[in-house]
Amino acid sequence: MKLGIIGKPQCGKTTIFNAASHQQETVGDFSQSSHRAVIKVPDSRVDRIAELIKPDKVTYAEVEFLDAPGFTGKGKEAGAMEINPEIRMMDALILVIDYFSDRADPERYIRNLIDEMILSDQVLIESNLEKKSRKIKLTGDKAGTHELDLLQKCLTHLEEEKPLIDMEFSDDDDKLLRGYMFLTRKPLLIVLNISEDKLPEVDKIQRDFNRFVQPKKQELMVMCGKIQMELVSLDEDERQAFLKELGISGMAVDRFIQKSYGLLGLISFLTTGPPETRAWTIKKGITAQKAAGVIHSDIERGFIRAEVVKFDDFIQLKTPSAIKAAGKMRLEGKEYIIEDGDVILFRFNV
Ligand SMILES: Nc1nc2c(ncn2[C@@H]2O[C@H](COP(=O)(O)OP(=O)(O)OP(=O)(O)O)[C@@H](O)[C@H]2O)c(=O)[nH]1
Ligand SMILES: [Mg+2]
Repeated sequence: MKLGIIGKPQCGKTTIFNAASHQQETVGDFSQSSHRAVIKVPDSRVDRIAELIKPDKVTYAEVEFLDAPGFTGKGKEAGAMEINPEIRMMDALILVIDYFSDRADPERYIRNLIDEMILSDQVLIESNLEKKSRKIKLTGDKAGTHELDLLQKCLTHLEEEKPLIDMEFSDDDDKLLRGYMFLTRKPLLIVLNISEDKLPEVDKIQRDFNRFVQPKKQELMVMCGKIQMELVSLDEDERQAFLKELGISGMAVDRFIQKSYGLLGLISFLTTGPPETRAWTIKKGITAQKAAGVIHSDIERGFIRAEVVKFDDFIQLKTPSAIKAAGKMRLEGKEYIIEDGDVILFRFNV
């Protein structure tokens, strides 16, 4: 699962990438260079269980980020070819908007960049429509007509300046469309990258800009990339002092990674024991047996049952015997749908 960090040149993409990945790529050099990193998803549930169990090893869920240049911010005037093709391969996109420099004009650029994505999908459909209808005419093959209709429907929607993520399709059609890797069908997180002096207004800015996003499909968050990048380079004591001085609570970059992970439709279940406390990544909605396969194919194949404890019960009751005595350990079968934060022990036999 991959996330692309995109935006206009010099909007702070690499700054935010550095804060999230604890890397030190050069910022502010107008290089528009690409960077990749696999980033740990901060998870206080993992930390709290590890405090209790004191395992030898602690492992967090991970997600891959690409810091990718390739947008002009010219909106409808931009050529669709200007978009970096690698961005199409991403599972979700993070759009960084400059709200710190003298050039900042966030409303205009949110609109422009979304327009550029819409335009790019439009061009992609138009070229495919042309190719496909020519082929149908030549071969008399009617098999492709359904796809043609589908693309035409998408095109009409895009022409109304709306992103494809708005549209509902059957699973089959959705699969078909996935092959095109449309930009506007990807979940989107808009990050308003604010200047330090706007920090006291974070909540107000968030409220003002929320109208740009549709719940569940898109999200928006406000953070100051520069401060976050500075914060991650400090040790814990210095960081706490700095946070206090700035009057901000918690690390926005942690929330940023968590939101990105959620955007991908991913959740975590946890396993724990003396050797390791670990978060495992799964798609929302999968069954206990499938989830077992994420750990090892033998566990999926030989699945007997899952012993499931809710995170809050685990923390409150602390020991396996207390959990059992309180009736908080549930035995679940193959078809149980895993919930975010379930603490699970799989029983299996091979
Ligand atoms: N004041 C302030 N400056 C920032 C912030 N975020 C980024 N900058 C500055 O903006 C400049 C560009 O930052 P980068 O992170 O390199 O931006 P970019 O989007 O990666 O740039 P390109 O890759 O060249 O397109 C740098 O000088 C940063 O220090 C911020 O939150 N506040
Ligand atoms: Mg950069």
